Amino acid sequence: MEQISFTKKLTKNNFTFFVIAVVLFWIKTYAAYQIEFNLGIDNKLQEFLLVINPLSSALFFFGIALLFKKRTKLVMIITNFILSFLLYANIAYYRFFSDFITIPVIMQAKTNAGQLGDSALSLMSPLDVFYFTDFIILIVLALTLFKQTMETNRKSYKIVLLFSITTFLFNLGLAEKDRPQLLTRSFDRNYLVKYLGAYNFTIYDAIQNIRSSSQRALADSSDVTEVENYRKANYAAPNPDYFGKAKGMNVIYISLESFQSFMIDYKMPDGQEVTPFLNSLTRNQNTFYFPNFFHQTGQGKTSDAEFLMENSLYPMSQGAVFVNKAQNTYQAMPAILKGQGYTSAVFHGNYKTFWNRNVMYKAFGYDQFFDAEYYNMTEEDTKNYGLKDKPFFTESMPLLSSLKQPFYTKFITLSNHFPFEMDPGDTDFPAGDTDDQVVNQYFQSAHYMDQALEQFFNDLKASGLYDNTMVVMYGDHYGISENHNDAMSKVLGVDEITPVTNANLQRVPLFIHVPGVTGGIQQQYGGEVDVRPTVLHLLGIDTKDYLEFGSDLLSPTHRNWALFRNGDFMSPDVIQVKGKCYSTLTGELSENAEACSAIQDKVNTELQMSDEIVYKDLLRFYKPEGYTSINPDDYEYLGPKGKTTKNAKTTDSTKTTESD
Ligand code: GP9
Ligand code: MN
Repeated sequence: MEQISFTKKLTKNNFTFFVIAVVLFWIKTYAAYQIEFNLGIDNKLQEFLLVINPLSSALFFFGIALLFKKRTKLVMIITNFILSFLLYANIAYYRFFSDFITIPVIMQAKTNAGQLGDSALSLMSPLDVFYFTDFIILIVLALTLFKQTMETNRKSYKIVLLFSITTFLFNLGLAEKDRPQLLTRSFDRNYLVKYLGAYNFTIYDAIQNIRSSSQRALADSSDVTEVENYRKANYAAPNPDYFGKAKGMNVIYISLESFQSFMIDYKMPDGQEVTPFLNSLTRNQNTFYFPNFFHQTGQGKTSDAEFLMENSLYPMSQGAVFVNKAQNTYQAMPAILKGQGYTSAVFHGNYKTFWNRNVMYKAFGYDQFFDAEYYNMTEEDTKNYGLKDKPFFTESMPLLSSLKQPFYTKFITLSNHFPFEMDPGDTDFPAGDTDDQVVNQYFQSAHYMDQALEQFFNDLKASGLYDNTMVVMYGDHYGISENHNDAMSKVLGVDEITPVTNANLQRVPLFIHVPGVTGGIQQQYGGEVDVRPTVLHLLGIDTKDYLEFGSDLLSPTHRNWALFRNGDFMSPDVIQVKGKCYSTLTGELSENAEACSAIQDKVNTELQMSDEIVYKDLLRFYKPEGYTSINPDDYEYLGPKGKTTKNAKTTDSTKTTESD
């Protein structure tokens, strides 16, 4: 009897419902951490922090419901749904990017809405309903055991809030003990989630973003001086043997989607090469090939790589600079070359709004943007994000040939994109034989891309453009994330993928083909940021007055290291991964604790300087000697049907659009 009335009392109590909500949510979040995320737990303290870190936010958010005298349970259920949705969005995002969603990524979601298609779906599974079990349980409880309407005692809110804050401070205190300056230095998002939890991370992220938008407002021209001094002190002067060797030539950049260097010279078990054409280029006498070259992208993936190439500045540590800073002033490649009489164009078989390209390209000064609207986007010729590489290059040829020379152009390939699936008939190349479908397919799509590139080179020769065109090809970023380490260890024939192996896997190939110039395999270390000065110097344009961070790869004073956006770096002697210093040769932890510190200091300064420019929009206060500023408003990408509109709109002949 007593037992029954006790249970009754409990189920009549909104606070009991609150405790159930918090506990279920806490358990679920912890399970998600264990199942979905690879947070790199190193010690017992971190294990403990992972257990307690969902608690403070669960108390805080579910606690809000206790402010409602009535409908408390309903508010808790809604809160649960919002938080569960956030967690699940992070899970799906992490499955592909090995990273967490940030506020700018959410902003991007709007820009890129509806375009994720196949790859978004392939990241979800019916079993994922597990991440909404507590939501379902709460609804069932509210309709059964807790059916009775009860008023909430608001006093309980204060106690819960106090408890939540105490838990948070306790959590933060322990985290700071293990990782000093966790909040003040910009660590990897993985760290923040590991120490503070996925929900607290989102709050932290929102605060950061509000701060960043106010930074621009507070900046003034005096902020440029420091950056300018740093830049002058770190300028690598051009190599006289190469300076101007490609002067006046056309330039074609090709972004090789998700293409990593381990594929170069890789042979399938039957002896077939995956990328025979690119392999042959590494030995082509007019090609500079850089095997120790690294991508430096963040969450902006392809667009971050583009940003590095065009500006020789680093992308943002979170979010895509293409989306968040498209209103900034830039002094990008197309604008610099415009001053030398070049026309410019981008070719890409996806729609122009993706990655906010149509906005950012105006800021870069691109005359034309041939996006999906210019291509035959038939069912048969498209896959995943857009046009397949073979029809892409074929259909681009007449557009390219129609450009006024000299031209500066960029081709962004697409076929070799996650999940790397091909249509039957697109390739007869064998798949890999690991247990991982994504990795297996990567060989097929990379082979397809290689064939498309060979076809394009042949078309360039046939069109007569080849002998007067410099071609720069680069892998934009990794294709196979750490989630595929098991299969990758089989592919590479190693026991396990260590953090060092993984850092080495961030190599992407760089090819610079210059007709008539002797190239060769170049062992120097470098990254995407270094390509712009290298290319400009080949074109005979000195970069000393530009505010950029790259170092000419062919310069005798090239610095010979490459940083990653998270602050780690690679060099011939030492490499730093997740803050730890290793010997490049052995891959073992370096015995000399100071071995990495010299490069580490430079890396920190450089990222900080680059961020200053990007966050504060400092280029608006600076004009390089001899550079003619462009006005983004002079550009418009109206599509093939837009020609008449454009002519009707303006009579200004200096405006360069599709009608050129
Ligand atoms: C989309 C394509 C792929 O247009 O560039 O982008 P990614 O997902 O690699 O950043
Ligand atoms: Mn990409």
